[in-house]
Amino acid sequence: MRLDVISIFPEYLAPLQLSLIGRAVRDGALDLAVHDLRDWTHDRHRTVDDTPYGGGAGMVMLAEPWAEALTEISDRAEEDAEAPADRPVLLVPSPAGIPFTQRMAEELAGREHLVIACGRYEGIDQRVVDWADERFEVRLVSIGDYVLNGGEVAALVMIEAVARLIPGIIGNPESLTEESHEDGLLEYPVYTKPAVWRGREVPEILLSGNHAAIDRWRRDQRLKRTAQVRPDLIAALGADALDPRDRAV
Ligand code: 6GU
Repeated sequence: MRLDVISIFPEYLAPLQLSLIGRAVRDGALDLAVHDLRDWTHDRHRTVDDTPYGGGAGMVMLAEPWAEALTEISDRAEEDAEAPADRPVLLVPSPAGIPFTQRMAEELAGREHLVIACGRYEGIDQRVVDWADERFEVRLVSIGDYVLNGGEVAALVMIEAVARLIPGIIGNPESLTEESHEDGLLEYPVYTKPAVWRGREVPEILLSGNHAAIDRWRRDQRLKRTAQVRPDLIAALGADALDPRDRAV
């Protein structure tokens, strides 16, 4: 996968050099580039923002540096492509976007080229987002119902969620299967040694060696936990998501 991130604070993306993603970049499994938006300004002050038309607080990011950055990045990808490729996905982190979900992460993990435009201040001039439609599949995405100062942290969240789904990037693909949000239920609680810690015992069934009973217990725990903390997820389950034994929980 090719991944371009554009920001006025490229240092904010430094954590991408760590851990699984850092290794994937060094191994060549992930072709990552972090760009400084100010490289596409032409004035002495490297200006990227101005006051909003219509008045109001804060500043709005200028269209032109974004358009030049996005044009250069998409031209470069087109030159490098051996065959005609799909339009790259342009993700614009925004609290006004559609919710970022595990389903979206799965879909993005199958794409050839993602570009993330991290805005700051009150946002980016809307005309860039409209204009970019010609070259990109544009999506405004929000990582939750709260406000961040800019798109960089949201970009880190989305990159981590997507990258770990790319085959060959996560260490153990099996650890992807029984996770929270894979099938609409939260994950079961986990335990490791010692069997008794500060007087607290591991649930006996986990020491039984009875794998069918352990699977049933784990599923019950997932159902109970989800019903307790996220009843909205239970309500959203498909008609065939629960079996008759689940309904007894
Ligand atoms: Cl994706 N960006 C910003 N700036 N704030 C947010 C967000 C994204 N998601 C929630 N709050």
